[in-house]
This record gives sequence, C-alpha cells and structure tokens, in this order.
Amino acid sequence: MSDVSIEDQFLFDLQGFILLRDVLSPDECTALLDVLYHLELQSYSDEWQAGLPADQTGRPTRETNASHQVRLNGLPRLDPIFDQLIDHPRILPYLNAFVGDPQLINTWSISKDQDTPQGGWHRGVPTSDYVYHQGEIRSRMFNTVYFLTDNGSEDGCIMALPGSHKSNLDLNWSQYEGLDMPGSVAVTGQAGDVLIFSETVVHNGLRKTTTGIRSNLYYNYVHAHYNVVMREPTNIHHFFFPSEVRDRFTDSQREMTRWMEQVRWGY
Ligand SMILES: O=C(O)CCC(=O)C(=O)O
Repeated sequence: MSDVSIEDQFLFDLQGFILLRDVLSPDECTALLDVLYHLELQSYSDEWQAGLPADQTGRPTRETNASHQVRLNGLPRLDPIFDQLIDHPRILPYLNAFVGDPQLINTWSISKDQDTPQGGWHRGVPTSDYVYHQGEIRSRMFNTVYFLTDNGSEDGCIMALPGSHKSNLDLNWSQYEGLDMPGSVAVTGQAGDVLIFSETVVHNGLRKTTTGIRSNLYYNYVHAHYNVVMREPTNIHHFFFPSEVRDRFTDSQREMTRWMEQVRWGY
C-alpha cells in the first residue's frame, strides 16, 4: 500500500510531474536562502579538477556561464543545512513510491537575476526509464525542486511538457524557444513549494524578466540499480560526499547515499 494518494499517483503518471504545496515554511526558506546567498559570494579552488584526466574538466562548484545566473554544485559538501532535504518527510513517500530504492545522485542550486535567458529543452534520461508495471510507477531518475522564492511565470520558472515521459515521437527540442514548444506549460508556485518530476519529462527554464532573485534547490535521485559513476565521470566530485560529510548524516540520509560507499574517489 503506497503512502501517496491515488490522486497524486494518477496525476504524476498522467503528467510526469506534480507540484507539492507548502513543503517548506517561510522560516525554513529564509534560513536556506541566507546560507545559499553567502555561499554564492565565495570562490572555490576546485583542486579536485587536478585528479581528472588532463584533457577533461568537470563542472566547477560555482558556475556563472549563463548570464545573470549562479549555480552551485554539490550542496551538502558546502554546508550541513542542506542535509535535511535529502530525506524530507513530505518528499520521502514520493521517492519510495515513484523511484523504488532512491539514491541521491546530484544536488545543485540555481539563482536567477533579472534578464537570465531561457535555457534549452532537455530530459535527463530516455522515456524507457519511466514505466508503470504491476501496479507500480518506476521513474529511474527523479528530480525534486525546492522553490525557496516564488516561481511566477516571469520569474524564470521551470517549464515542462506534460506527458513527455511517455512520448513516442520526439521533436528537435533545440528548435523551440521557451513556451513555443508545443504543449509546454510554465510550472509556477510559491516559496516553499516543491516540484517533483520524472527526468524523462522534457523541461527547461524560462527567461526571467522580473527584478529580484529566483532561487531553487535541486535534489536528483536514481534507482539504486542505476550506475551513478558512469553517468558523468568528470562530475563525480559533486555527486559523491566524503565520509566527513556522510558521518554527520542520519541513518536514513546515509541509506539514501549508500552507493557512495562503493566509490573510489579521493576528493
Ligand atoms: O530552474 C531552471 O531554470 C531549470 C533548471 C533545469 O532545467 C535543470 O537544472 O535541469
């Protein structure tokens, strides 16, 4: 018997995503934002890059390649305040119901200022990684997006293509700008809401035209059978947490990161 309501199961299976309201309180959003904005102002030496093959580079901890946007990678490495979202009690039932044996693969933040351009349409994994089988939803990769600020339609919110986790035909995604993508919708919500979606859903970030900062946190999970280290070998540093980070985790957080016990990565 699933802990997720039949209505949420229905809607998630139909659309490939749902929005959960009021997961974080205003005080929790403020506390996370205070730490995030402090971290965004720091510089990071990223010495681990020296451990990669000479002709390869990974994503830096702090990314500013999109204009008016700051992305930080590997959040629990940067501050313990981010640990609590690994197994948030409102989200955990969905992870168990829709992924099965969830393992945290990646964490990042994106803060957008006015004039951040829209991103590109993409999906994280192919549609074959979403199945409904013997009464169970199984999404092999699953993203959870915590809105720390409001995500209105002009605030650079996420866009999604409902049903694209099951689409049989693909378009040339890169040909479509923003909401010109046929069937796409802007996923709007308030600070404290959480968007959960199958990474088989085609999605994108809308341009930001409003003043102020839009900040979201992204916690991405895979089923335990997914080979995490083969996905993006140059970004293992951000995926993997060393023992000094995992030692402070709760049992449940350690369980949801147990793939890290199998990894040989020295940084
Ligand atoms: O928040 C956004 O702008 C979209 C982010 C996104 O699509 C991603 O990180 O994969």
